[in-house]
Amino acid sequence: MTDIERSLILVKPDGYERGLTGEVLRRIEAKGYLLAALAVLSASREQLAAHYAEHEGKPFYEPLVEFMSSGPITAIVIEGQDCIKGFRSLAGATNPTEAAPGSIRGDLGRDWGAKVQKNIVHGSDSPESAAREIAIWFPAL
Ligand code: IDP
Ligand code: MG
Repeated sequence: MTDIERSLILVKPDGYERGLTGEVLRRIEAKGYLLAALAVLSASREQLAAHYAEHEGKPFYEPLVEFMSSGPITAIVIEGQDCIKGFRSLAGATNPTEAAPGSIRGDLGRDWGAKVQKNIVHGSDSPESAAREIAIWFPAL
């Protein structure tokens, strides 16, 4: 049996504004993952700089930080065997135009012609990223 894993999910400001937070939570729970922590918050510049450090210097970095600061987000820690990979699969490809139907981004997202792809959710991409990101959004966990 593999160890229970945790992943850090964010419902981005486009998801919040469009009223899709519940739909994302529904898909996480329907898949069978557990909710370990949940908070609606306004991201600080410091949190976003830490969270997206790997993208600093890329053309979409400033638009990304601006977008993530544009409204409330919901930070979620989910739990379950292989949930990091499992949630990435639920989320779909980064570009919502290319994301497969059936995925969150494929079913609910589209290209809005902005400098940054507004694609509803973030999900950690490795156990190392998950540990790092959970510490940013839930320092008490
Ligand atoms: P991911 O969210 O699928 O892991 P990353 O490559 O980590 O994708 O990029 C972080 C976020 O930055 C994406 O979710 C998306 O919002 C945005 N982004 C990534 N690549 C591009 C791009 O080429 N153009 C516009 N926005 C992008
Ligand atoms: Mg990423």
